[in-house]
Formats: sequence, structure tokens, C-alpha cells
Amino acid sequence: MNVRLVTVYSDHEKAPGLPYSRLVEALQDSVARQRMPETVQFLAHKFQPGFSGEVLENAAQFAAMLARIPVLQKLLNNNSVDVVVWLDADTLVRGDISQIWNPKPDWPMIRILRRTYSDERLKVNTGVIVLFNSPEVQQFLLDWRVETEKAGIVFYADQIGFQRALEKWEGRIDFPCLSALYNDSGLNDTARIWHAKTITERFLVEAGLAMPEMTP
Ligand SMILES: [Mn+2]
Repeated sequence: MNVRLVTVYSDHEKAPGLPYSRLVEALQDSVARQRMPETVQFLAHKFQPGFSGEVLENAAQFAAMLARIPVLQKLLNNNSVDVVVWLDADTLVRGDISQIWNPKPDWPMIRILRRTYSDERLKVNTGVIVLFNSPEVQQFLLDWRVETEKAGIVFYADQIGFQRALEKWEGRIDFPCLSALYNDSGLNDTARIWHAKTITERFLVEAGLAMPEMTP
């Protein structure tokens, strides 16, 4: 099975002094530590938001949300790619994740962490998405893009857009809930993918970006 793990990043900072480019290096290292087969490849696309400064921070974030979609589309247009796993730049792979693409389903499928919150912005978490290649999934990405653009420059626009596209495609694409072990913002020991909601000391230590606190 040909797998592409992909992320998009810019020079923007996730936290003061911590550009996404450094987080992506840590993500890449974390993937390399897993010693995956050669059919599993990690790709990081650098992205220039074309905006800078505090005033345009939201515009830059929105541009970053949209920038991932054509990258995913391009990968899925290659018929030799069976599955594309989107990883946010602020994730770390901490164990064997091959279960998220094995076995390959016979029906169009996208795995994503789904929640029962009433808040539309939080019904899915787009930090980790497993996209099995099919014409339907390629079409879904077009809708995701359109719906994200319609949501406009708001926080979580990509999650709102994804949820709206999901509701349109449910029945033609399966959207089984990805186990939270593969998109864990709680930074639990047993989780296979950590996703930093906010950057904490625990995340930085795991990422090799900070020394552990000295205990007296
Ligand atoms: Mn994230």
C-alpha cells in the first residue's frame, strides 16, 4: 500500500519563538523514528501565506487552512497513491499508526475524529485525516474547499467546511470516526499521535524542542 503522510507549514509561529517550520522538523523526526516501510513517505510542503503582521494573522491562518486542500488533491490525483494521511504541523507520531490505513476498505472512505458537540466548528477535528484514494474522495475535496471558502475568514473555517461537505457526502463516502489515539490533544501516554492544541512543556519535550524540567 502506497501511503503519503503530508503536512503544510509556513514561517508563522505557533507560539512566540516557535515557527511551524521547527514543529514540522520535529514531526518529521517523529515519523522517521517509527521506521516505516518505504511505501510510506512523509512530505512537508512549505507554504507562503502572503500575509504578515498581526492584523492579517487571521487571513494568514485562513490561507493556511485552504492551502492544504490542493496539496491533498495533487497527491490523490496520482493513482498509485492508495492513501493520504493529513497531519497538522503541530502533531507528533509516537507509535505504529499503520492500523489507520489497514486494511484498505472497498468502499470510499475518509477517517476523521468526530465529536457529538452541537457546535458545528467542533464536530470534526481536521488535525489528522485519513483519505483513501477514490474518485468520490477526490470530489469531496472540491466540496471541502468550496465550503471552507463559504465559511469565510473565521476560526475553524476548515472544520466547518469539512463538516458541511461531510453531511453532503454521507452515504456515498463512509466517515468512520478515527480513534482519538490517533489525534490526541490530551497528550496521553498511550496515544499514537499527539496533537498540540496549545504548546505545552510536555509536547516540547516529546518533540525534542525543550529539555525536561529538572526535578530537585
Ligand atoms: Mn493543529
